[in-house]
Amino acid sequence: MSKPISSADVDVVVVGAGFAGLYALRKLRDTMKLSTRVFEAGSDVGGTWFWNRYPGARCDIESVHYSYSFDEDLQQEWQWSEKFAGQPEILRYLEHVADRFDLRKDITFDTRVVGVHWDDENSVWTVRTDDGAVVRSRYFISGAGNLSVPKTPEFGGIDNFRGEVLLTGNWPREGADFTGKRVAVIGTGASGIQVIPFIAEDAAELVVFQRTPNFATPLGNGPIDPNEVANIKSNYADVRTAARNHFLGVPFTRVQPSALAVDAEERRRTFDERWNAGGFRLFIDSYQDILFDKKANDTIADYIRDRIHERVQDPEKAATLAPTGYAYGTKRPPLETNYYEAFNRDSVSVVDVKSTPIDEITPTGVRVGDRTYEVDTIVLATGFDAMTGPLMAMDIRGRGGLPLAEKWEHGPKTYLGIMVNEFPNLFLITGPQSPSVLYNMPLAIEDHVDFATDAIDYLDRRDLDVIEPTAQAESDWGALTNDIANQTLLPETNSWYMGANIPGKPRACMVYLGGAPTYRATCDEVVAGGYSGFALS
Ligand code: N01
Repeated sequence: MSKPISSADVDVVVVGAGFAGLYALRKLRDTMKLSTRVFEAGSDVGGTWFWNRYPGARCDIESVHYSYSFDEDLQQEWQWSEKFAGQPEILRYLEHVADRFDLRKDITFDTRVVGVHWDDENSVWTVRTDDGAVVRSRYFISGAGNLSVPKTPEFGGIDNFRGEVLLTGNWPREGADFTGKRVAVIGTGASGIQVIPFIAEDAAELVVFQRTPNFATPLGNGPIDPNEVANIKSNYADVRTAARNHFLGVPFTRVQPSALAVDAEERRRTFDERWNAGGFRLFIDSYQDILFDKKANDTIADYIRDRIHERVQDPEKAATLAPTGYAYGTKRPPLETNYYEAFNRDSVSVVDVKSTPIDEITPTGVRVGDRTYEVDTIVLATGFDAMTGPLMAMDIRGRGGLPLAEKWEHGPKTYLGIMVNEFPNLFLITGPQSPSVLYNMPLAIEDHVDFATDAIDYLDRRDLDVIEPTAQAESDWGALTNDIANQTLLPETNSWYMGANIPGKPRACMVYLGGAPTYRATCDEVVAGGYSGFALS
């Protein structure tokens, strides 16, 4: 039941109407009967799946797993058409969720939150939006996403370009036509790797500017198998439990202890099976030491490089596309469909911009050193100010007006990746230092929303107003997440996991790498201990 505070307009303000915001609204409003207001920058629901409409955008976790588990009827009634749903289908799913639970009426669209300030005296958040509205709430929940603020590339001149500039992360709703055009794609992360084969089909000429080659492996998409779906649906609760009990939130079970404990032939068999089955199996269901032991990692990295050389006909292009110098999986491994084959077209070339970076965008193209590549369209697949960017963009200020940007000057500080000392009653759904992006996102989101709503319920039942992690709990959590990260190979690589894709951003591991099951057990213990590590008042 809602506990009235005279100075608050609503119980909870939520930002974002993607997977996180929609479930938060459903739970807060309908289950907990709390007054809830959602603000969303887009003109409709969908979050990531609203903005990232580029051709080829597709989820790379099987849809039967990458979906909500909170409502049995919903998970029974929804029919996915492919193993891995494309962006339009996931967007339709989220629109269906919004319709089914009548969520839109409490969402204000086309509205950005531009200020979130804690009022010490009244223990409420004052939330300001870009249309000048001010709403005061007891709690603030950020479902603003982890990858929703595009990175500003290091090179300048984009505004001078006379052709078309497209961002994968903010793709035009009306789509784009590449037929007969000369196109540049900058960036070969998961987005670039998905869009490139589609552009290659239509463009007269496609130049891919690659700074770091990636270890892309096959997605293995296809029509969904109705028998497998029926099987899962007859047993969905168990399937979800198995997913939640897996390190990354998918119910894979064939991971072997060590790549180094078996001979080359057996390793090859294991890698072949996972490669052919597709999805994240090669990464998370082959050998469990590949993220911890460089020698184990070398076995899989060599395997992938060999496969790239088999698929790319031109040895020079293959050598440019085959990654070296960092361990597989220390950058987020992309999954691909026909990515390497795209480079077998004469019309598609790859330019290595590691040694000679892109200098600038000129009015007619991309200048690298003394050469300008003349193009009609530039596609920026240059990534995001991940994890912290979306939070910083809201000008969040805690006790005594402390800006979150100041608090996180040297990297994110959280307790359990969901709350921050000096920022009471603020919940960060899939925040930094939680498993988040290394967990199956819809499940990660449900777990975090449930944690937040359980905490609110706990306070309300005890007539309390404020929950805030202690400084000690926060610093212990930071030490733990860093210790765990340092046992893996991740800190050695420049990736957005480490904040290293943004010039000047402090280098810190953005993800809790202890795995979702351990993380959930820790959260459960915290709750069972009466919210140990939190101050309640
Ligand atoms: O972004 P990225 P993304 N000059 O940061 C390059 C999720 N996702 O949008 O590696 C030249 O990974 C940059 O080079 P480098 C997924 O979690 C999921 O592709 O920094 N190049 C890199 O190649 C993913 O990890 C799906 O050296 C420059 C690329 O741009 C996350 O979103 C699909 C440059 C950016 O890659 C982000 O992926 C898509 C410069 N100045 C995304 N600056 C699914 O399948 C950057 N780059 C579910």
